[in-house]
Amino acid sequence: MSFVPLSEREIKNTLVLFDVDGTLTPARLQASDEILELLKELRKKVAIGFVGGSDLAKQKEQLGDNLLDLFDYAFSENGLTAYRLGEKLASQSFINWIGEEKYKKLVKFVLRYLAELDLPKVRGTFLEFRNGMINISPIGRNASTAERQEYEKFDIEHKIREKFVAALKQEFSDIDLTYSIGGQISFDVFPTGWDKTYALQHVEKEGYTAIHFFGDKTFKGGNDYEIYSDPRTIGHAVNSPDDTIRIIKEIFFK
Ligand code: M1P
Repeated sequence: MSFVPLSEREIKNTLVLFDVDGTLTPARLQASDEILELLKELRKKVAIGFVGGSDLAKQKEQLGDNLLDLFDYAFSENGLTAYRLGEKLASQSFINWIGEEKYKKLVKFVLRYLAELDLPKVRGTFLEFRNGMINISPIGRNASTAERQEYEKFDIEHKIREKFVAALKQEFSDIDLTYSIGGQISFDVFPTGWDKTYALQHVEKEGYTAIHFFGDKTFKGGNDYEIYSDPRTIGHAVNSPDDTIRIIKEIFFK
């Protein structure tokens, strides 16, 4: 796929990073043709990238199998899986950081806790092991879109994830972990500091003088909060992909 080389973009030394769910696409659904077209145009002007909590496989379902061709930077799992112009960058892994013994203890606790929950519906894949984090879902990751929505309402009312996180924090107070409720049915667990600001180290030496970040979970406790409020970025809080389109047009196409 052909694109304007980074050094020849219209607005020099500017990078625009996007969260995925709720910012470029509706939660766990596909990006619209309108936003993909806008990103193509934006890429002629500035460098663009995404920084999402999910893994690359899920982001491909949402942004297209060719997503590594669409973005200059692809940061999955908060940047723990990272690509620049389609080339994989070196990164760390959650399992190396935590070690097998502590990880086993964590998994056993999670499975016991899940077994004691009484939810209206449960599906499958309750714990997902990723490169940079684990993702825990009380209903299970293969819930359908309708089941997700039902679960999210139930969770807000009964604070299922909030209580789960509190129990984990208490049990594993000796391990410096962050628990992030970034989506509808699950929460992510990763070493403190491995939030979305982790991705910024991959572009540190590239000389960007302006790094914009667009996200929908920019409130304290949301998984966009740290990168949105980081002094290295210019944060934009959005409430939907349409809102992202509106602000991008305002800033870059006026
Ligand atoms: O990108 C936000 C979150 O998206 C998914 O969350 P959920 O399935 O709960 O809606 C997950 O991939 C999660 O890891 C991610 O942070």
